[in-house]
Amino acid sequence: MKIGIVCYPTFGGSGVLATELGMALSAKGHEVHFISYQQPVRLYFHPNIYYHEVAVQNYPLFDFPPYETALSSTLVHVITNNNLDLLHVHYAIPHASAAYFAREILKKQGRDIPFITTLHGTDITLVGKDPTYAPVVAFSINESNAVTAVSQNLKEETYKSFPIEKDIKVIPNFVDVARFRQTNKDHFKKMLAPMGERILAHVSNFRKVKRVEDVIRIFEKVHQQIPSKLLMIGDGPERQHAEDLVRSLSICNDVRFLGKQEQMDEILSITDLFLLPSQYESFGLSALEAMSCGVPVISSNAGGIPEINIHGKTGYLSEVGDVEDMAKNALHILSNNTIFNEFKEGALAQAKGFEKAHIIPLYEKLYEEVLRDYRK
Ligand code: GMT
Repeated sequence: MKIGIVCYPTFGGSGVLATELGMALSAKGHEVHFISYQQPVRLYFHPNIYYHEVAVQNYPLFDFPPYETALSSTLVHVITNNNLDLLHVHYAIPHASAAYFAREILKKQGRDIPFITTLHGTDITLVGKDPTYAPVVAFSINESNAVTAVSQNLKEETYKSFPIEKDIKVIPNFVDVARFRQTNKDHFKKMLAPMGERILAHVSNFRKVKRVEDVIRIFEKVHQQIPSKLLMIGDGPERQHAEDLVRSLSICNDVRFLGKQEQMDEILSITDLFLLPSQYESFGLSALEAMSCGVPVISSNAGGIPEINIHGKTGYLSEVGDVEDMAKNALHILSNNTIFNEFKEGALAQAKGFEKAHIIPLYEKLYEEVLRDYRK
């Protein structure tokens, strides 16, 4: 099949998932065309992969250059020039409406191409349902030829928030367990934790919804009881606040802000516990990648997180904001090696259920169904 994938190119979960999906499809012989405003961060070369950049022309009149229009036009060109069979857009805003526009333009030119929209999270729960975007989001979801959501929770949230007439299929996110596995990185661990301290980690885009302050406060409580280090990976609007808090709590020597990192499998290989206290998380792909490296997860019980983090088996779930409980659970896991190893095994076993080899065929089947129905 010739598939066009539209996604955000950044470190966010939807872009990572879309890139991993495209690369897995290309390895199976499909021709995959990525369309975005920058090369996606995890995109590596493969003969079946193409990358098309959306160039946004500026003009003195534009206070807000019209990205969506540029994207629709790029889609029209890419689909026509490369004879694509279907489009798969990740994150509804503005990708679904741009795909709708491209499909309708191409219809007028006698070319029919269906598009599939995958909903990822904040495109529904935060940004999407804001009145600024909601009518367009609802319309373009309903106009999609198929719609998927990355968790059961996100599917339910979508029906609650919008007048959706379409069936939403849940296809969970996946992980490459062969890549995300614990490997021996003792030299690296010794550099960060020379006295054998426990290493805790958090990965996110440091937005409010991630409750980064809770991460620091949980760590502070753990740190009071056991020698430990915290790795903060990623970047975003709350980073400065988090750094200030670390200074005010006098734990600077034990907290490292690493910024955006590509080799997450290596960092997770030296991590003992992953912290994800988010206000909402449709899925929590970063937690799944941690589990795949045998790292237990301390998280909130928000959104779709309970669909991957199993309380008492792969880690623990607490109410959003209950820093006390999260710290207590973290200490329970880290203080006893037998318990720690049981959780490590639980986390790895759970991640194997989301192995990419199980999930990619679900997307391929959906593509085939959509093409069959569309060509009827
Ligand atoms: O909003 C974000 O945190 C980024 C966002 C994205 O689309 O890049 O992440 C969402 O999609 C991920 C991949 O499906 C999920 O694992 C995240 O849980 C989800 N984030 C939220 O729901 C907050």
